[in-house]
Amino acid sequence: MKAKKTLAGLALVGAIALTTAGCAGGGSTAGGGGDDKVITVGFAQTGSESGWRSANTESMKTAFSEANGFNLIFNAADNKPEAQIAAVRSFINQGVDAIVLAPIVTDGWDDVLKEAKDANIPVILEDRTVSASEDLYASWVGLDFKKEGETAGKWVAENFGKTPTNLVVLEGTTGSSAATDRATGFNDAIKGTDITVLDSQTGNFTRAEGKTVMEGFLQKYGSQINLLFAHNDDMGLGALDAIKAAGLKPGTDIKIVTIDAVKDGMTALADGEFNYIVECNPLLGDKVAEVVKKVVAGESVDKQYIVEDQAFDQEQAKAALPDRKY
Ligand code: GYE
Repeated sequence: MKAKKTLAGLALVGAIALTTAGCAGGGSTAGGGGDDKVITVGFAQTGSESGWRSANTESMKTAFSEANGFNLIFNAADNKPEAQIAAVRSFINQGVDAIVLAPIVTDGWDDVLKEAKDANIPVILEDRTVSASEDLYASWVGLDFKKEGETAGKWVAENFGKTPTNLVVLEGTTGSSAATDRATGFNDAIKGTDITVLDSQTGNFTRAEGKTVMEGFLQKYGSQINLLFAHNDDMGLGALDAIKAAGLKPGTDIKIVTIDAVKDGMTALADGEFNYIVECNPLLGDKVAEVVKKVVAGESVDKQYIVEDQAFDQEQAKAALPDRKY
């Protein structure tokens, strides 16, 4: 009996030693003293719909490099919410140390975030937000989309609000916090002005759909349209083609306001084809990596980190373009 007990005891010690070794090999820093351990992170990106997204992916890949102590498992879900949920679930099954999520849409995250929590895997949101309960994620690194919309709306109200002006809107992905909050901020800012919203439809944040939807607007309303608000540069850039093809001059016949301030958008602004851009900074990687390291090390972090944005008119775009990083 005694001998048996001792053996069983040894076996138990062995099992614990194995588990600990497994943990270290898997990169967990739980238990402290693990600063030099590789942190395995699953990053569920939306897709590759825009110039903003390319810059954001690059920023994240650079920050979550091996040299910085990470093993990054990258997934881009082609803007399909179900595929993104499946990617997060697969990160949970792989037992990653942390999950970073740029949620395509706001709703539908409760179950899988709960599964991550039950598996003790912290989730850090980047870029967009979710409607799920705050205790299902550790932190959010993002931008104030409502303020971006408001800044665009204020500029429009100041410049066109006192004369009857017909506006069309190219919205971002329906159900995304970026689209919802930008619309709210913009609509609040143009309330009570002489601006009429003729139409507002989604172009899914892409150039191709921005062009198609703008073609539809032009067929329907023709030269009645005075102003376009696009929720991102790419849709505005797609719309440029449609406007030119209709024989109209973008920036003159139809004024254009967008959000993002990626290089292509800023070039259109400097060239006078856009009229105003509100910035949305995609370079979130370093901040997200810093937050992930803290969370994995068990240190406390803020529930949200908001990165500041600027706005540009034509002259400001010309001045900023040479040093523009994305
Ligand atoms: O404005 C757009 C991208 O969520 C802030 O998504 C992001 C938006 C960005 O596709 O270009």
